[in-house]
Amino acid sequence: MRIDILTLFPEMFAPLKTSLIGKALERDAFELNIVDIREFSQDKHKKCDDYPYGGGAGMLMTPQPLYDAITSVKTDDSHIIYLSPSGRTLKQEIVKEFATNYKHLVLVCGHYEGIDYRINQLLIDEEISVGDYVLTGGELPAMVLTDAICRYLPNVLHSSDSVVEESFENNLLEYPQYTRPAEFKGLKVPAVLLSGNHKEIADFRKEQAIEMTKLKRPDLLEED
Ligand code: 4FL
Repeated sequence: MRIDILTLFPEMFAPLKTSLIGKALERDAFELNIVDIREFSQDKHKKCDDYPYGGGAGMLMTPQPLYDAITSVKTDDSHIIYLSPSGRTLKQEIVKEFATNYKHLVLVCGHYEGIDYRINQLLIDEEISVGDYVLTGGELPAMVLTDAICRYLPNVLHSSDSVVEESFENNLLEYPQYTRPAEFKGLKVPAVLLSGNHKEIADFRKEQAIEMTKLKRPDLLEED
């Protein structure tokens, strides 16, 4: 998998170079390329924004730098995503779809009040939102999407971590987990977890996952 992120603020992506994703990049588990849209501006001051025709608040990203930045990385295999509150809301199954169906993703981060709509018409394959709220730009959503996708790529997670995934895919929340000590501030770890009986432990966890979901996210039990 190759992911190109197009942004006016490349320095915002430092977090992806640390931690688990950073390690995965070091071992070439996937390829990440941050592209500075401003470098493509043909304006003498590298300007990338302008006032909207028809008036209105704020500035828009002009089409030329965006068009040239996108086409500089686009190939026949690229899937071009614009992070936007207007897109379909990101869900685990969409993450999985991206990780399995594409070998090249181009993530376009908007800033100001958005981008010139002709970029949508000419180049964007789809829009993705990370939730119904407005941010200052698409950079954090692009990082969210990248992080979520990476977890599905071979050699990114340790194999023991990926099993944990299954639970969200069954539309259930995680069951509560405990580590040492067996008692903390008067609260005991449920005895069954210390029993060594794997069947009973699995049944207990399933039941707890259902309980947690009923309690915190009953809407998940309604889905599908
Ligand atoms: C993008 C918000 C994706 C939520 C401002 C610019 C956004 C966003 N999901 N807000 N892009």
